[in-house]
Amino acid sequence: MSVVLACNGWRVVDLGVMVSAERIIDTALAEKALMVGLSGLITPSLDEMVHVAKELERRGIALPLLIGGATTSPRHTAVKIAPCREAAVVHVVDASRTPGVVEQLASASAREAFAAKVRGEQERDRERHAARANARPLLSLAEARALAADCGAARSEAPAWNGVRIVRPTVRELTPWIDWTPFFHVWELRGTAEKLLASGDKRVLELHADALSLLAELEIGGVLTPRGVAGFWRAARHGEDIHIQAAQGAKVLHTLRRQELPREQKAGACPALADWIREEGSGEDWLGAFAVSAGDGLEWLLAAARRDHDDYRVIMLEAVADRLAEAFAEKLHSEMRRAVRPEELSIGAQIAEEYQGIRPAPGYPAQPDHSEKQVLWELLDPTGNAGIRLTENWAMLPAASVSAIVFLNPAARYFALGEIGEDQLVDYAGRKGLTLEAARKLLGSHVRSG
Ligand code: B12
Repeated sequence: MSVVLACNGWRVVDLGVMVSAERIIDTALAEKALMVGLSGLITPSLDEMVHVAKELERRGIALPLLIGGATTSPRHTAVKIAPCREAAVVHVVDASRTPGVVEQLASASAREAFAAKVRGEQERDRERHAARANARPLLSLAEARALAADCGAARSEAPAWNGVRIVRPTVRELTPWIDWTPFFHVWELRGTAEKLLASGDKRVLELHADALSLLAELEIGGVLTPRGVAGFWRAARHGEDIHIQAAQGAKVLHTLRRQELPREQKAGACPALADWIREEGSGEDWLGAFAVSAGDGLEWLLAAARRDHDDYRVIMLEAVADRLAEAFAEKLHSEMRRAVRPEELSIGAQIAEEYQGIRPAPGYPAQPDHSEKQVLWELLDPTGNAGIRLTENWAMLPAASVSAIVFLNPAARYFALGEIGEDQLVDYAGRKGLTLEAARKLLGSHVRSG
């Protein structure tokens, strides 16, 4: 986004990640900024955006506020952020639209009309949001539990190893596991990598060639070192909780059950991730988890590229490191599955998820509560074992990191939690030992309001 604006003649003061509201606002005032922009990758950033909006209002600062990033949406902006202040709050879908928006907000003659148009759209978004909530009824938690997923009759096999293992693959070993489609998305090139590469488009081929030579450089230079940690433990289900027997004592992972009224009220229509672990007393079972990062050493390379004002290399380094982190996760998941049962699938078929078992992560649609990463950190110690830190809002640093919970059960599948009712919120807060308000904050828009 900064690069796109800079190319259009605007000066952007990029404060980086994890910056306090106070520093953002103080810098905006000191720099005499025309507007403030916030970017959010994962849900906890959304709360922080609301906080910044309230702080701007409290301090009487009427600068327009721009909102963007993967986890943001026009609806969230309309429902949660815009009502916090009088001045304009504008959601920008992708960076290419930013110059147009900034142009209008900076122009004394166009600003008011543009802000009024955005406010009108946001009002309609809020109405649609309220209507949607009334249209989709929720089952009670008890009714939803009656539609839990079936764990299956087959006996679970024990993994070939258990406990915690440190993994240190080379860049070369990870390269074949790269899914290139999201890499091209970073460059605003849509479609599958296969189609894009087959199209012969010069831009596509150049980007791909540059990424491959960067990978070769990283391999030879040895500055960027992928580091990860994985584990398997005995586990048993207790309702929506998973009890794990680790060397350092018992740990509990909390999962959530789908409650939205299903089209067909049959078994499995309202799953919780815990459903795919055997209940205590009904046979042995295992749970896996891992945390991986391809960001160790990246900051150093990024700093050098920034010093050289080489924007292309900055974006390329971040995009390639993100892909390596995902490739690492894919490869490690494959090895973990094969520690349980043989699997004959090409890398392509594995990237297309044609395997059995799943690796959801705290923050993904099946378990939107990012704070559950804390449990993975207690089990795996990714900070000590792989240099991956968890921030107070449960983001992982370095940024090019992925963590996951590994369910080995062949019946396990991905699902989106959707909205839950107040009854499950009360139950979840009780299980986690949190106040209702703290649990509500963690689950955000997943709790049905009203
Ligand atoms: C690439 C990616 C990653 C990468 C790296 C992300 C990074 N650089 O930090 C990797 C593989 C490391 C990753 C990891 C994780 N990810 Co991820 N990831 C994505 C993915 C596929 C794309 C995001 C992205 O970088 N896009 C490219 C960039 C350039 O686009 P963008 O961020 O949307 O920004 C564009 C615009 O929004 C705009 N823009 C951005 N900011 C701003 C600001 C302003 C002011 C303006 C005007 C415009 C603007 O400009 C950009 C270019 O057009 C999304 C899914 C998706 N399709 O969006 C999930 C997604 C963001 N990830 C998600 C999750 C949960 C995670 C993990 C927590 C998973 C886990 N447990 O391991 C981790 C967290 C990592 C961490 N460090 O804490 C969730 C977030 C859900 C949520 N609501 O919280 C998503 C939405 C996937 C999903 N469907 O659930 N992820």
